[in-house]
Amino acid sequence: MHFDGPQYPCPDPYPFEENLKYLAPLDGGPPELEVGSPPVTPYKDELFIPPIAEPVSGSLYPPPNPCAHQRYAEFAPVKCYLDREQEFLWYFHSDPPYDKGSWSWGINGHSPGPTYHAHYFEPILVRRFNDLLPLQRTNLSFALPSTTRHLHNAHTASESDGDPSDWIDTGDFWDHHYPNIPATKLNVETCAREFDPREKLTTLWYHDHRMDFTAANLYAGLLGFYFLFDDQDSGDENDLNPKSWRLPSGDYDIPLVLQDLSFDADGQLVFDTSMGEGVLGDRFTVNRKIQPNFRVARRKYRFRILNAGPSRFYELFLHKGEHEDADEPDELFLVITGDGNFQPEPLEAPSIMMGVAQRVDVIVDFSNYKAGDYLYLENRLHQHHGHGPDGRCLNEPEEIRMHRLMRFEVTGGEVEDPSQIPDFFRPFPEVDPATAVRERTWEFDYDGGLWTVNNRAMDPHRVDAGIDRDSAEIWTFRNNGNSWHHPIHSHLSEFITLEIDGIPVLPDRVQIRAQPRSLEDFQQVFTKTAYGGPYVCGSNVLRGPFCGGFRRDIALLGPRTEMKVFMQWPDFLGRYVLHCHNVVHEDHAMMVRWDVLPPGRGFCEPREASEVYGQKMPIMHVEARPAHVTMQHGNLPFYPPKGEMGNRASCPEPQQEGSINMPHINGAHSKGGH
Ligand SMILES: [Cu+2]
Repeated sequence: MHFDGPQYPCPDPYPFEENLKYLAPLDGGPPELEVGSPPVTPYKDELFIPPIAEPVSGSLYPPPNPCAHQRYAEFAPVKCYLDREQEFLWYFHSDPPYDKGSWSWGINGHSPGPTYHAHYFEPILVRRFNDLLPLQRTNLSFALPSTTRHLHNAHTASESDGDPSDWIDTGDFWDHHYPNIPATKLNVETCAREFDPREKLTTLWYHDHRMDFTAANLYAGLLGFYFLFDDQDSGDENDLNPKSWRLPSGDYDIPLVLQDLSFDADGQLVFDTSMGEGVLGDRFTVNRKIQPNFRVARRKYRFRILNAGPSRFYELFLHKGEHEDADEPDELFLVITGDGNFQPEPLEAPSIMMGVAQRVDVIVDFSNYKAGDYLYLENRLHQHHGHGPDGRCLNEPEEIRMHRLMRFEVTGGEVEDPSQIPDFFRPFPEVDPATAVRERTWEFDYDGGLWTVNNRAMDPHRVDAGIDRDSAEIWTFRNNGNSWHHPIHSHLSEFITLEIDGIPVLPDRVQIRAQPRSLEDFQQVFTKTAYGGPYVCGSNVLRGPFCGGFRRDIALLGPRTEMKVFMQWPDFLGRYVLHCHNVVHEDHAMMVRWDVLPPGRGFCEPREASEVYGQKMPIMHVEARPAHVTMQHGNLPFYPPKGEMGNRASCPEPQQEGSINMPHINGAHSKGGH
């Protein structure tokens, strides 16, 4: 390299290449990735099981602001929790170089963060502190220490939903009010809101949702589980309540989050920000341990499996022994939920398809094995690009071994197992498509270097859909790509699948092919009508993979695929989002804002938010936590109990019919500071 310009008297202390790397990213992403992550000895380390979140004793200071939340008085929190988003060294594996620790983000010193055990009709408040190091000091250069948190897919008011625009920076906090109610139905004759138990969910998860940085912050480790229990799914296998299903509980109810990650030669996380099509890692982690071992007793377990991306799809198999025994059949999964929805009956499935953010709860019974037996959770779906799988299934033993996610090691003698599997869970909610007041189509595409929806990139100040509260609509999700896969997620409400590529999906059928092409790809199940009694193995055996079920919160849109779904939006007003949950696509603008508005105010075509609300929209991000709270009470968030938790001071009900006056828009939202 030769410059004709002026010569400086002092030599540049930094070599040209050193300077260049700050000026221009190298082609093909970070060079570390081309080498591959350091290898590990698989199944050497034990599975990490995140601890259960503990409520705080005493009051929060400052107290939560009731005026900042919709229906706060009606669902006053009975427990408060405190979460601290932090940076720390995490041990993904005990082999070098991972044994020195990898910088990671998480909650309360670990990732996944604490698992919430919440109960229906027991509202809680989670105060979330952003205690990450500021931008200049963080050790994770790819992530942004500015956070928001979405509880996927809870029925939560907008201001607590973790909207991508509701971010807080280091030092701030945000109060999330979780009423833990099922979606209601408005009885038009009595004007009463009636709870529908069929709307209940079970396995949810929470994750960062920061605008443009969700993938990076999720990769860094800001995620965890949130279980919802009720008197049927009571979380107690010894429950004497005759309503209880007595599913495996406690030490036998285990969350498993799948993430594929990459590491540099020092064992530090590498996230390739140049890969706009999606990011694939070359190390499989479960609960952020690389290929862990899990010692299991000879009894039934409930595993709550979550695909946390960022971009990988899975087809999961459960295989006994080494794969050289190719003749040995795989074990069947006993599937009980899809995306947090109990299936009407347990289903036996040879494999499970999972897009990003999907959850499946399965029961695995290890009583048929002897101590020393091994079972492997395997992913046999081939995926070479971040934009989706190529349809090839792995069949070479060595290749499959490389795609093993974890091992179950059967231990000990016979044990008592009080857990049960009921014959029947609960039916799906009935829907009547004729009640839909609007139809909308959302086209997912790639335009001008961005992932788009209806040819537009995300703009948080534009409302792409105005929805009447308590109304129902039919939405069509259309994937215009030839090879792209998009797992589409809409906040607040589950949806019922009506059609896939024009094929009607019936409530008693289960999709058994990733991209169905005919009615044959839906197997008829759910035939029992009797309640109670033990599940008889072999009653509902699927011929193909379980693909998520009839009611979900993720629409798996394969290439050139179209899905028609039924949705409804009771209970809350405010802004929410619909987006691709390949979180890299989401960050590259494949997201729309939709708002729930008072009945009669809905609309079809996109409008500026300022036009919708009849006022100049405030800046999205305001009000920092006062410094004295950080400095004096950074580690002492509570004063000694001084009275009632929370401030129950009376305030005007923010949800007035006929006016549009959202808590987070009138400035009284729940961020710290007053
Ligand atoms: Cu996508």
